[in-house]
Amino acid sequence: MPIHPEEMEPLYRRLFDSRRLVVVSNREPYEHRWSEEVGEIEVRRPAGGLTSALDPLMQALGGTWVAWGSGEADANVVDRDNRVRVPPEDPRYTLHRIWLTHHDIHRYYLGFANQFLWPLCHLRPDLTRVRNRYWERYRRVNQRFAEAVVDEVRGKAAAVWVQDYHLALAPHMIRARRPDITLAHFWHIPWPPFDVFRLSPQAEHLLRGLLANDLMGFHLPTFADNFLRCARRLAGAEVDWDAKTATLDGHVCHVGAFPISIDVKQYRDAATAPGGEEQMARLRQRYAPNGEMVGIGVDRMDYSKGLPEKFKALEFLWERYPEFRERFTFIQVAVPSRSDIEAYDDLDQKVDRQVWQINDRFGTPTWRPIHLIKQSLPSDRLAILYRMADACIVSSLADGMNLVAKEFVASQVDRKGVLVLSLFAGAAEEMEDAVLINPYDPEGFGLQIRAALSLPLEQRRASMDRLSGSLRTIYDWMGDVFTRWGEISSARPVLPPVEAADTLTAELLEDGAEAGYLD
Ligand code: ADQ
Repeated sequence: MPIHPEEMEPLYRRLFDSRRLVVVSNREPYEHRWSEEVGEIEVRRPAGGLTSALDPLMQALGGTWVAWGSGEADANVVDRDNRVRVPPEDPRYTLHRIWLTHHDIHRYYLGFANQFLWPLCHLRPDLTRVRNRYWERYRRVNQRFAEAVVDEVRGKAAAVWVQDYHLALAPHMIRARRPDITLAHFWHIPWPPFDVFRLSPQAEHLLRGLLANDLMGFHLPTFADNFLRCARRLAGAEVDWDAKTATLDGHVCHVGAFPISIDVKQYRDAATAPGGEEQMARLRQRYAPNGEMVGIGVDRMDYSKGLPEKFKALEFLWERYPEFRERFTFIQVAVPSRSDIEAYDDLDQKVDRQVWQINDRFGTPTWRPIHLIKQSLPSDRLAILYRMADACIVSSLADGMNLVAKEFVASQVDRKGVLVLSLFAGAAEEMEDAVLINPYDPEGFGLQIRAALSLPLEQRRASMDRLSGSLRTIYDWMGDVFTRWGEISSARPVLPPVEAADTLTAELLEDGAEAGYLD
């Protein structure tokens, strides 16, 4: 049975009683910025499935959210303890902001998180940049997040839920100070196999950081197993493969797979909102005026998403099967991402060149094969694009889950489109009715696009019905995480909320010089 958003709060209360919920993430749910009007501050809700799904829960529970204060006017609205009550129009919970300096952003966020952990976990060790100062700053920033959490839960029973790869060390640091707290962590990206993770010079520290959790969640069982193998071989944890636990220094960390999803209703409602038909007609007029079929891709501009591979497959299709020229148009929405990092800048240029070459090669005065839209679009506009499309192509080379595949299915209310999905996106494990492709094989991929576009309508409908019938929501995901976490916490002895001396953290922060000799 699907879980509804309004059931989350009673579920949490049943499982965790009066424990205060503290969510910890790099990104914040509300950002304050200076508006165009001089001297006025406005609030923006950064787009993102997770922040928008957790916000109503936090509003209902009245907990605390610890996150980087990334908005330019964020500091102007907090109190002396860096707290602000949100949502601003009807304050319900506390947002505790962490301030990052230019160096923090460069070394912790763009450096260790995004130029080391991200490529490593996406099987691109060739793109990692190992710098001592990135690691040092990652530790220090994790320490600041951990301290903020400890401040927030002083004297209180709490359940702390940490998000993602930016904060791998924080759980150990929090546990060192507050052994009584129940801690869970969700890792949104893949966990690589042992042979890849062992390339990390800090493998043991990272694992020790995460093994302090009571529950460590991944999207897929494969990632959970990779993590357990690394915990055993690189951190010396004792692993129970049946129970899926890793025990280190007497602490048991449970590991599980919880495939994330989206707010399905939000996409369905947006796709069927009044005016949608007119918008689709306008889009068709603009992108497919001759009645062409339309394909859509929506990705962050990231090398893990396989954009060059997708365009190679499309090039093969138009080259080998000229009947698809002027009959099939592709729209790629690619939001620029992490553009301060060289590998992202290189990708951006490569994609521009490729699209230019393909359009030059096959385009005609009245037809452009690929429309590249390098913008962030609001989710209600994406829903209309998804609904209009005859096919959505997801070509990730490695991807924890991939929410776009699910957003497309949720928005396909006319049930005529086909999902072409990479085998290497976590979503492929659940979405067997998609047309699965291997992005490393441009010809096979191109043939699958052709097969997808040639499927009779009844077959497309039947596949879409099955895909949409089995689509779970982000609330199902949260419910699964909470239920498992609640079971684990209730089996643990209840300790009084005591703050311990900071010895373990000191151990993690030993040495500490940030200087290095490499750029
Ligand atoms: P991402 O790598 O960001 O997420 P994905 O799951 O595809 O990947 O989510 C991207 C989100 O950004 C989607 O909601 C999509 O609609 C949105 N988006 C992309 N391009 C956009 C654009 N041009 N304009 C507006 N919105 C756009 C990480 C992991 C994934 C995992 C998620 C959630 O890498 O594997 O699925 O977290 O756990």
